[in-house]
Amino acid sequence: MPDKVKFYGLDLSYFTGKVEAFLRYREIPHERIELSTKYFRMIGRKTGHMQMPALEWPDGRWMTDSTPMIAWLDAHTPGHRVIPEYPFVKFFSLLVEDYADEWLWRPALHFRWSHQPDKDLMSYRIAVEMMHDVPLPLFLRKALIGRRQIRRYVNGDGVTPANRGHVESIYLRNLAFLENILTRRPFLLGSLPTIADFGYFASMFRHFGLDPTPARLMRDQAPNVYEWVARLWNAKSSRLMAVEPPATTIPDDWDPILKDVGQCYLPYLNANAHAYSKGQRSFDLTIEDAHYHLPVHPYRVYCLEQLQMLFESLPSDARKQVQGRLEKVGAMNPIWAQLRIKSGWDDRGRQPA
Ligand SMILES: N[C@@H](CCC(=O)N[C@@H](CS)C(=O)NCC(=O)O)C(=O)O
Repeated sequence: MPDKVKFYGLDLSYFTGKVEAFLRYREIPHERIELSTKYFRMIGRKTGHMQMPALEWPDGRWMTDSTPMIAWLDAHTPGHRVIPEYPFVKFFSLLVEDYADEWLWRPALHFRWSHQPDKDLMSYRIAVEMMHDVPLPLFLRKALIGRRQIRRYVNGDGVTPANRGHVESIYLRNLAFLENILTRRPFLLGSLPTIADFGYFASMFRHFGLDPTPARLMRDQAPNVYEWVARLWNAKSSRLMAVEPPATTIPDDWDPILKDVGQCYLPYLNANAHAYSKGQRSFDLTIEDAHYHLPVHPYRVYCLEQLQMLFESLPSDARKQVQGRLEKVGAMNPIWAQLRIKSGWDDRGRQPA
């Protein structure tokens, strides 16, 4: 393991917070580098993706994409594993992680950029932090970033006055799901965090727990979630002991999440993959009576492909067990509604390097 890895990201970014919490949990020596626009372009050149966070190793290798990065670090550094070994538990932890990563993105970005106090605060922070190397007056940097984010992540991501209530309900129901679990245990599966905790952490820490409007809702409606955010941020694998044997099942209090995965997230992933396979750039979708016009995300075709591959890679006993639980929560058919649409995202299996 080389000495220190350079960790590029922003103190207010969704996926940066997720990976940073993991680096802290496993006490992986790293130097945190706050992004400027110059560094951001460099990441694009080095990794092929202009996204944060990114890791630069002393031997010149670069990594990006939070889930494969955490999976790689989990396997190659010492400490409690965050990807459970027991196949049944591994499947559901990764399913929930994927749901949390991708399905909470829209509400997180909507809360930040559609509510004026949140937008004012965050556009100011990005203007003085990441955009400090942009040679424009502060008021202009602020206006530019605010306009860009709304264009891309609110209007451009299908949020309208008609479906705004539904977008916000996705956050509120997840607060309720997590509050119910976290009144009983320190982390989602027990006394140690797993990849499912880190998946939820992305939105809960850097958006919902930080931005004024959703943070107030979290404090009022879900104090256990608020406490868990700080607990995970300060968790150290070397200091934590498992008080129970490794989980071999998924508690029933995960069912509301799994039902939402089956009812909302998987139908979305399928519609996205279907539109991608037809060469479309956008598609229409109605979820729980809310109508959306959405951009096609090639990365989320890869997410569905990964989930299908994970299911197929399970030993046959575990696959039957997983199938039973997916059927119980109404999520089995939705996983297979689109049969193996190739995303082409990582054909050479090189993620995360
Ligand atoms: N799948 C990637 C997504 C990374 C991502 O989208 N990061 C956001 C910030 S949290 C980003 O870089 N956005 C670029 C932009 O807004 O231009 C991961 O899990 O790391």
